[in-house]
Amino acid sequence: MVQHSATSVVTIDRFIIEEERLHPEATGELSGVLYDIALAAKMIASKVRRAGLADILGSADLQNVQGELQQKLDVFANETIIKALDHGGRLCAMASEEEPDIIHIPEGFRCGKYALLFDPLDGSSNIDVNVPVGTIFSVVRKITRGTRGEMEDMLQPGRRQVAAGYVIYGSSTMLVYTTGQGVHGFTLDPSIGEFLLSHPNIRIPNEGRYLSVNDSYEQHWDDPVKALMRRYRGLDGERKAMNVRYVGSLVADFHRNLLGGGIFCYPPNRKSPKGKLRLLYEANPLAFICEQAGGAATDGAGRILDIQPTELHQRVPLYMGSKSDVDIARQMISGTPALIGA
Ligand code: FDP
Repeated sequence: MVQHSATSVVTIDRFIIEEERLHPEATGELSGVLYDIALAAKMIASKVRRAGLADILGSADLQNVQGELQQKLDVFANETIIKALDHGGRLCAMASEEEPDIIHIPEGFRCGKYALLFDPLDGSSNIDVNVPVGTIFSVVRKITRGTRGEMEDMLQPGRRQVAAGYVIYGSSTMLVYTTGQGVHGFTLDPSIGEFLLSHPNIRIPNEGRYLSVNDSYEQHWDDPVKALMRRYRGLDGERKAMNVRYVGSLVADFHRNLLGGGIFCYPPNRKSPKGKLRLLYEANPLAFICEQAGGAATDGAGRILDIQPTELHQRVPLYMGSKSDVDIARQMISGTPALIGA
């Protein structure tokens, strides 16, 4: 890992290029993908910042100069990412939580050796009440032989990711990512429009303080899940009680737990037997980050990153965060004792 002193000002572009230099075989294509994502993140951040103004700026803001109606933010975020990345010659295809099928690179643009999967605006039901939302992304290598990306390129287990990250549009905008060399966080300085390294080499505590779960599903949980939640709350006398914190915006809940230690749980319930969260756009990228920071992620049976996806919008139960807390989840839900992860 590149070392920087506490006082050096490191932009995300400088950091990406210094990481690339550690790999003499690198062609710069992955760096290009990351630059483009950082650019899209700045464009989305500037729009999110103005979200609450739509009502008072009224129709002027709701209609653009061509007279088109203003787009919803999640649609804007989706299109911004696609437009920022479809022409660079580094991607063979994309997949988005907002789109039913693979997004192909338009005719006339070169196809590259990576595929991008993303959730453009996670937690979007929170926008109207000014709660943080986020963007999540995952990059895998193309594995098929043709020029254009295919479904097989998208349906790879999470352990094959070469990069993953998220952007949180909170009290400040942060971009946190990994390329498998630790997890690094950058805060957007709006006065200069640059992401600056603010959280190098993030590590998640082994045991967590926070429990993030939507309790309103308790009546629909199976008994092992109910017992697990009692454990985390300190009600069975086996563990110190955790503090419950649930924003209901995955990126915000994950970010807090990553920095402070904790576990995010979205268990299956009788109404949603696979939970709610998407394997390819949410669970895989955040699980990769979590493991790189020293944490773990399971669906209750095995490691999230080992699941072979079968469809683009597959859902998966998720327990993710501090390693020892995630291991308790796996033990109590699957009934097996050994530790997961390396
Ligand atoms: P949202 O529906 O607002 O987009 O995956 C989507 C997500 O939010 C996550 O960000 C969040 O953690 C989860 O759903 C919240 O779901 P519940 O309301 O069922 O708890």
